[in-house]
Amino acid sequence: MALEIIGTPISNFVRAVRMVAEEKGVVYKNTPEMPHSDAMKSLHPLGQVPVMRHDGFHLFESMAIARYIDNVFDGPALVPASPEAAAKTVQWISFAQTSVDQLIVRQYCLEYLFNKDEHGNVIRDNIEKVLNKVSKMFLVLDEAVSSGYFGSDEFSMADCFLMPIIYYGQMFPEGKAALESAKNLKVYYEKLSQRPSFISTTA
Ligand SMILES: N[C@@H](CCC(=O)N[C@@H](CS)C(=O)NCC(=O)O)C(=O)O
Repeated sequence: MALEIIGTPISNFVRAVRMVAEEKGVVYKNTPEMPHSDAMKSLHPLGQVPVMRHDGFHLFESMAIARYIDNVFDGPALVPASPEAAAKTVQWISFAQTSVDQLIVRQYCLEYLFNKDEHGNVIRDNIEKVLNKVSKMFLVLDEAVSSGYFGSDEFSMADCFLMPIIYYGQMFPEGKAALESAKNLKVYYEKLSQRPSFISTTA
């Protein structure tokens, strides 16, 4: 069976693994399941997305999926060969997947999208609490992309994890302002936004 990536295309983690598949030139099917749907509950212990299926092999956790796709299919390697460079790539993926995602997507963007009063106005209390951390994180990322890519001077799997998070972060006012003032990150974001894998996975 062809590669199947299961999970709503809105998810930054689904998008990361789709970007990996597209960078490799792999033909795949994206099955757009929401987290906690009956299907996801049957495929993932916490009902999370993404989940991957390939030739009867079933996998969850976006980094595991991304590394499987990178290892199994032809196409450019998205993790460098040397142990040190590979470890650095995994380091930045893990940082994006945990610290950056938690702050920018979960504690900032999702508040804008889902924490609203009965008139549809955003309740800003939780947003205000994280704004300092959001600004600092953009500065950390600005430094991390200063060699042109995320923790590297070459495109890697780490970029597939970071770009969807920046995409969501810059959709809201403080994230947009933080990106504007982060010189390296702005150049990086504009450059990588041109990649076909990014354009074709925009939900
Ligand atoms: N560590 C997981 C995180 C996946 C994750 O948090 N996915 C979100 C969508 S972006 C989700 O399913 N959220 C629902 C939940 O956490 O219950 C991975 O990297 O795959």
